[in-house]
Amino acid sequence: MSDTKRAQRPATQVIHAGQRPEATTGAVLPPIFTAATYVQASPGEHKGFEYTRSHNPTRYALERMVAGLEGSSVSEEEDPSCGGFAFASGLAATATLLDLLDQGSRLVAMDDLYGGTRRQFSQVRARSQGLDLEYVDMTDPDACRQALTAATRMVWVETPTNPLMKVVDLAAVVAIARETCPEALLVCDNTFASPMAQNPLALGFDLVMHSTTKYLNGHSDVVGGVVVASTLELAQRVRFLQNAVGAVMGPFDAYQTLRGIKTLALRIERHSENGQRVAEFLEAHDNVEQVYYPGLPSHPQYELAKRQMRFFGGMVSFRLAGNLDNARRFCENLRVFQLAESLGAVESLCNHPAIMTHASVPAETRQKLGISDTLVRLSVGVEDIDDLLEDLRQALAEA
Ligand code: P1T
Repeated sequence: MSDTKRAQRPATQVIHAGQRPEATTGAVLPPIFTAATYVQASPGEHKGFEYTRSHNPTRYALERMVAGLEGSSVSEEEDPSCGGFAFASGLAATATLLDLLDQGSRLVAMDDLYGGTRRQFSQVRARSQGLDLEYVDMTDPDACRQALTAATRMVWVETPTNPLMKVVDLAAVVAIARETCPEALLVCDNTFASPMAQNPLALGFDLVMHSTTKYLNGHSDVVGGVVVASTLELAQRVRFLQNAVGAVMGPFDAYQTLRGIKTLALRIERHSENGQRVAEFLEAHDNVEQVYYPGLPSHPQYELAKRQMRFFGGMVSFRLAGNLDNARRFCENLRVFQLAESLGAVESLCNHPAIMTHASVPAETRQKLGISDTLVRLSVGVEDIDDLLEDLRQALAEA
């Protein structure tokens, strides 16, 4: 079995991390174990598997893979899934992480976030858990230092952010938090970057989560989420909650996601090449006012992004000249890009955040953040770049 602790290179890890031939047949891939339950020889006497919500070998194979990719320090001897935990969706993973917090805890979150994450924080857990919530622009170290008071119990970062592609200095957040709120759990939603681009645990974060629906699975055919814990102590707490709350990923989805991950290294290279070309094309276009892509020298955190990220990825947001009608016409006239929520898959997608993914963010907050009616977000896929550029050129002309 590949040792998830030994530092293989990422393109090898995406094939082998945490994997081994199946014990009885030598099959090179993990079988899809569909059983909901496992036989016991005598009450309490079993092979380590009791019930699939608690233990499933196919889910474990995926969980060990992602734990390896994110560099958890937890070994399989210590924990059967090496500190990785798979959930029914990214938001189910988020909800389980919030369950680490006691009633009334202070949670400080990045101001620009996936709309569904903000909705869960503000419209569900603020009420049901009494969270003391503050959203802060963590690209500003002074604002971050002010918000991270001693009472803070969790810090939630996305970088690059959805949809404005702000880049947060992860090492700087760790340094501030360890000084001002040493008890806080530091969580990074690494969905936009993928483990190919950055590994928050290596920079001192406690927990990393992903919507596996996006780059990890990469084919728009499974909804899921994962959490990776940096230490055994945290892994044990998340394992308890994964089972006690029960929002687990099913074995078919785990298998499919593991299959998707095998091409992650190849895909991210191509997403990044295409993303860079699309960003440069848009920046040079007369009908485009502003482009948000960490690989552009005009990005406010370009130097940081170069330091922190190995790839800039395929997510590009931009502001069209004109108004909502122009943005609508642009979206309606795309032929290769498809107008749809989600991101990170092989096919190129276009999203209008204000009306689609971020509609649940209050209009006033959207305006303050800059999620305007002319903001468009592209998930640049792995198609031929010339077809993508042609499509954008003709849709911009129609807009
Ligand atoms: O959709 P789900 O698998 O539950 O994941 C939620 C989620 C969490 N974090 C980030 C950064 C995300 O982008 C998402 C989901 N986002 C979209 C569906 C979207 O189009 O932005």
